[in-house]
Amino acid sequence: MHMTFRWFGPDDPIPLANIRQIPGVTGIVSALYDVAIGDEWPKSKLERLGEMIDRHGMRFSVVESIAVHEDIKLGRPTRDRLLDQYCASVHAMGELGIPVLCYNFMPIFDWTRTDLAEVQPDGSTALSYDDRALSRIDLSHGTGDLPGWSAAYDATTLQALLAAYKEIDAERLWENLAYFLERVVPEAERAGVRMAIHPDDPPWSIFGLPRIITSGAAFERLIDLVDSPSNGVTFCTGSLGADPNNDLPTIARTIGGRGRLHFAHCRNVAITGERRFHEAPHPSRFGDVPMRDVLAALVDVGFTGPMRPDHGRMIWGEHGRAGYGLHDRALGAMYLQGLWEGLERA
Ligand code: DNO
Repeated sequence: MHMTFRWFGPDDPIPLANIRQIPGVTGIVSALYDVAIGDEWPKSKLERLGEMIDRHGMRFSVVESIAVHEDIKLGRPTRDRLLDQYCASVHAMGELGIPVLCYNFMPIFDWTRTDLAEVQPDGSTALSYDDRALSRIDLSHGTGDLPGWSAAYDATTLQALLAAYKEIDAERLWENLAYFLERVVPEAERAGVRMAIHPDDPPWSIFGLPRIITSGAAFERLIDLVDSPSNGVTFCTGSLGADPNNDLPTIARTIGGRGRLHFAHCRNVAITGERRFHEAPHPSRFGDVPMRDVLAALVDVGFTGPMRPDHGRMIWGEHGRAGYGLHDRALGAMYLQGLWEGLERA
């Protein structure tokens, strides 16, 4: 395992110089944020980002993410051109020696919460989700009422997309995912890039949209679609862990044992009801993710890939990007490394 940290590029309020001072963090997880979804990533821009990271004594370990255009997920005829562009971006990564690509296949919405700053008893704030609150959100005038997505879609665009997805059930989405993987994975393999799909967060359908990467069985189905070491997963404990049916250590052992666990996102969630949870401090006892057992499974399968502390709470008066402040993620990085060291020595 090597410890990494997500950095949102030069506009991130957290400077690389601060990340470098978190003991043991050797790698950066980042992306280009100014390229339109679907366009090819200019290699020169990616190279400049990598140089900034190098100058701070760390390496560019993971691209998270190259977003997948909705036309690919919908299986529209334009997908072939978009897939060529996707593959070109993957090749640019490979040429620059960035070995892992985290991506997702969630229709329209990436990770979704109903509160970005739920006050906790200790005065910190955390991201939370309640399915009942989600069902009250009205999308008819766009994404304005959805926390974290307020500016994402105007009413017309969103309604058109939601209508298009009426034709796409879970099986069709799997077919479109297979089409994507059949084209991209061989190119990734040639480029020396390991693809790591991120599970759906939360791991169930929202707004009537299909969501398919929700369990260990889904991970196995994905891996079986295209048999290549470049076709793997991001093991996100918080996403999968919101569903109590997911046995995280078993999933880590199964997928890790097959050599397809390419990236680990570690965070804790406290389940507070049916499809209801809030994010919690990283250590096992603060939530429902058995972090000790998860890391023990990763140690056992000999995981050598990148790991990052995932979302943190906002603590010590920090203001910043929801889930991505410096302090609580830095605490997470230290806890995870301490746990790892103890388990490895044992
Ligand atoms: C949230 C992240 C996700 C992730 C994408 C990967 O904090 O884990 O947004 O980056 O789903 O494509």
